[in-house]
Amino acid sequence: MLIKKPSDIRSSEITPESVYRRRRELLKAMLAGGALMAAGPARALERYELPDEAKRYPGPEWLQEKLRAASKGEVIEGEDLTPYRHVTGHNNFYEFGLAKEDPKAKAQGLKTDPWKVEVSGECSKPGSYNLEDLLKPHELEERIYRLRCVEAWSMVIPWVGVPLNKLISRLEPTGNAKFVEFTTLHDPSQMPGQKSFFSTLNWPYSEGLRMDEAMHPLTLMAVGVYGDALPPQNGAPFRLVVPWKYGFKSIKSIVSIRFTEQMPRATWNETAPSEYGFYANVNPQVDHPRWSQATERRLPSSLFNPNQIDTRMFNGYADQVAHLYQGMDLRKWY
Ligand SMILES: Nc1nc2c(c(=O)[nH]1)N[C@H]1C(S)=C(S)[C@@H](COP(=O)(O)O)O[C@H]1N2
Ligand SMILES: [Mo]
Repeated sequence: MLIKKPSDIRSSEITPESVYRRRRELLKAMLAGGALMAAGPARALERYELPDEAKRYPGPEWLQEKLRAASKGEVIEGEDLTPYRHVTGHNNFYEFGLAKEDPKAKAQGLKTDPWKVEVSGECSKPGSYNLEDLLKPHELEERIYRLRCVEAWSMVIPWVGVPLNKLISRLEPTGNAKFVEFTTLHDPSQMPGQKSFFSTLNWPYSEGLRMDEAMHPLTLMAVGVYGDALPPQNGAPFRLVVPWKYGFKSIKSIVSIRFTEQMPRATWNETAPSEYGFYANVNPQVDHPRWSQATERRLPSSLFNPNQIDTRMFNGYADQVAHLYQGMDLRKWY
């Protein structure tokens, strides 16, 4: 086994992606006319380097075009981005296996374009939408968010997507819509985990949000990461990102959005209700039976650099979201 010195780990794994340069940004700025040295643009330039062409997931042309026009997200002060290869190489996507390396190894053949999204339930614009059409009127935005898995590891990820509230407004939910349910593709021919004999989940994977959570400006429908198309292992072509909740709420490869009056089923909640609640808000004071939630391992971490940090209430987004849960007992509604 290869053991690296801590000094090597620092320079080779952490620095390059925190001293990032984005080729497209650089070109754009140069074309815009030599604003390169000005204070404003310089900050935008020092974002990140796009991953190697060869390692990137191409995505369809229509998406590439939208991604090029996406606005840039705000960096989180004092927090480095988790390198691309960890974001796209350490995944939970049980449709492709239980190990963290499985999704990257087994999801590459997933057919992500064209992609249909069925909209149904309590809304006046139900129907079967092509993802391209569903996104057409919207500009993409980059959002740099912390992602906290209930298994007590975390990352900082630059997603690109459309705020869910913008999509929902267009679909015109009725007054009866109290929740939104999301469902992942069910296709055992493409998703080996769905036909596995040892499979423990009740497919398809589904999740839900209360309407006010779905309409919260932080809630994002992601189609990209690191300025580029979302690779299959991260839930291409269309996945939810709810940064103040445990990662399992952020359901991947979504084919259905349904507005409901009743609280919808949610896969992990249904599988082990005493371990995973419907709300699943990140909360350092309420432990999971098998994991303390007080701290987390910020990836990349290693023996020499465990990178263990304190978990924050609502994953550090309390100022923005705590009001949604005023008066609720968060020990009961975990
Ligand atoms: N359909 C589906 N969505 C899913 C999962 C899954 O197994 N299937 N895993 C969840 C969990 S537990 C986490 S932590 C995040 C991980 O997202 P990432 O791999 O993009 O980091 O996806 C969530 N969405
Ligand atoms: Mo997770």
